[in-house]
Amino acid sequence: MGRCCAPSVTGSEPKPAGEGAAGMLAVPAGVRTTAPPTLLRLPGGTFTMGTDGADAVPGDGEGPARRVTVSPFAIAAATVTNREFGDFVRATRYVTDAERQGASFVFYLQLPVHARRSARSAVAGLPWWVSVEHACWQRPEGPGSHVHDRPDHPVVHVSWHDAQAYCAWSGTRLPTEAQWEYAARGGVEGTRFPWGDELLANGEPRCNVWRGGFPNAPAEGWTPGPVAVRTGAANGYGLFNVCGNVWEWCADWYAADYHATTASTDPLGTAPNGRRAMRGGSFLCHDSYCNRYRLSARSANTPDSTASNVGFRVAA
Ligand SMILES: [Cu+2]
Repeated sequence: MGRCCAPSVTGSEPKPAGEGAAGMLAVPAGVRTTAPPTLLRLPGGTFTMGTDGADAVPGDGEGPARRVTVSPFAIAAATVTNREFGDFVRATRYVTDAERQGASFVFYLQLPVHARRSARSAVAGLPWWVSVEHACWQRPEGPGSHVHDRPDHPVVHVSWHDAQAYCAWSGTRLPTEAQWEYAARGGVEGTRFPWGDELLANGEPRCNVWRGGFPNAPAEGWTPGPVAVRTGAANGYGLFNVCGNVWEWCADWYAADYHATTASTDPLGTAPNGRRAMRGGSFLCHDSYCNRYRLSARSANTPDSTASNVGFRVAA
């Protein structure tokens, strides 16, 4: 699988489910100071998940498309924001993986010009990803940056473990891939996007994906980076930004044979193989390089990896 959108921490050991994950939470029992996020209640049902379309990314396991049934569940309208994650950190003093690791991956054009030269390119073959010391959720572009000016943007630089910790604190959990795709489709089946098959409307993408030439020539007037989580129109179920903006961690272990091996009712990838599933694509996705901003597209990363284009949405 191409790693264009998902740089990995190198040398990290996969952690088995249940140990490195929920078991490691440094969240004092009973500490929760804010109400859980407002969730959309969805009835569940049977839908066509995945695609056999020509634009599926070979090797990702987007198909074979199949009928999948999901039980009723609830899911957030938007990804977790900096403000929401800040409430969690203030209540629990939780320290994220990126803070412990001392660095995180930032797309180079998100950095101020003077910082680009000193940042080291850290991913072989993907020179646009740089490892920035002390970049983390509170300092998305490293020292000197902060989230005070973007409380409603998606929290980024959060690992799968960090997402799990937030979920445990807020009484939620990550959606499964099946729940994610069911919710993201918003009642529409067989299309690339929740609004249909066409990315563009009046020549502009209908979601926050790369505009211009990837990776060095963004379109005039578009800044590479996330936008506020409720930007644009909601889908048929009331979810915002399911395509583009930031990747969203899911509960599953990722496997390319997911559609061939998991149950048809409430499927879940359970084989601990080192990488957790992510859905939705990010602001870095572009047809010329990676079209994983489609509803059926899949990606994955090691559960301690963090980057400036990965966040999460909660479910219950
Ligand atoms: Cu992509």
